[in-house]
Amino acid sequence: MSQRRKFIKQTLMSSALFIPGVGQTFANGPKSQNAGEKPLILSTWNHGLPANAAALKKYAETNNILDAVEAGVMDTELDMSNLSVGLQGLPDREGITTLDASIMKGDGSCGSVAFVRQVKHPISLARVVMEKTPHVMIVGEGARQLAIAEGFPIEEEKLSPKAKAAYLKWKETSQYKPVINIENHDTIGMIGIGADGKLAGSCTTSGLAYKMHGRVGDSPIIGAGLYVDDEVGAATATGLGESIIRICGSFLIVELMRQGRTPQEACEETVRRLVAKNEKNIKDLQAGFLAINKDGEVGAFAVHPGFNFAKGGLHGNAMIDSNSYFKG
Ligand code: SD4
Repeated sequence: MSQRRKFIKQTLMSSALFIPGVGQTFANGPKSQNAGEKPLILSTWNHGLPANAAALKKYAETNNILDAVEAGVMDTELDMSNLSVGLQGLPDREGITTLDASIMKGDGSCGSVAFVRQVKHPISLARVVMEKTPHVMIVGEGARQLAIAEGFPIEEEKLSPKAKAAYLKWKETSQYKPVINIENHDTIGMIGIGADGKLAGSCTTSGLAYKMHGRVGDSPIIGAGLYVDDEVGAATATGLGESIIRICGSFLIVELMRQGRTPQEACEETVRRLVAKNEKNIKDLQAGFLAINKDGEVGAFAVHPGFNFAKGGLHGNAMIDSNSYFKG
């Protein structure tokens, strides 16, 4: 192993354990915190902390940012305490858990799967779509068949005990209403930049709890839940997918950065656009965005307070509270 790789590996291994300032808030947004730091990984919500650690560990092993963002969210896909990602996630109205995921590289390569059942790692299946098929998006039974053909294990279709208990409780009234910042908003979106300046991102979710069967959110839609361009930067989203799809949220952030906005300014403008296009139910919906530009500057902004993200790199791995359009 070269000296440089050895150094990065050692530093990352120790940084993954170092968690300074959990809940740190930046009055003017986190835009220039450690600007230029590479490698750097950002991911949504509290589960972003262990996911970042897994991503940084993988990066230290491979020096490959795509491998890192895949490995990072695979950690969340297996997290039994998370009811919004992976097969342990809350089911749809019919009691069936269906998953959405996307992955993208800064050269424009991308792949996604949606409405897929019985696959433990939809993010890896999205990578298969990107790398082994001529397509970008494969859904439903077709995605499951692809998983079988590629040797992915097919899991028994069974709700986790927590998801089952929550579903049975929900069935008592069967009311569907998106609720802000609780467990039906907990997707992981991860974006990262390598020491070589290459960018990649991943996003994986079981989607909104108790959604209509067949509903697909923003997470597997390239440009909505995730967008990456090595010439500019990367963005990812979490929250009510319908509101994010309507404004092509992640693509919009990257395009605003292309026009000269900082990641923070781009996230704020995108949230303003989302608020303007979703006025009717804005009090009841949460959406949050993360962005990074090719210089390693960071941005984050949400509709309502409560959105947070993990930022991990050579200087540690810590939670940061995002600012928001509404102040609570
Ligand atoms: C969706 N965006 O399916 C996802 C849900 C989510 O945090 O982000 N939850 O609409």
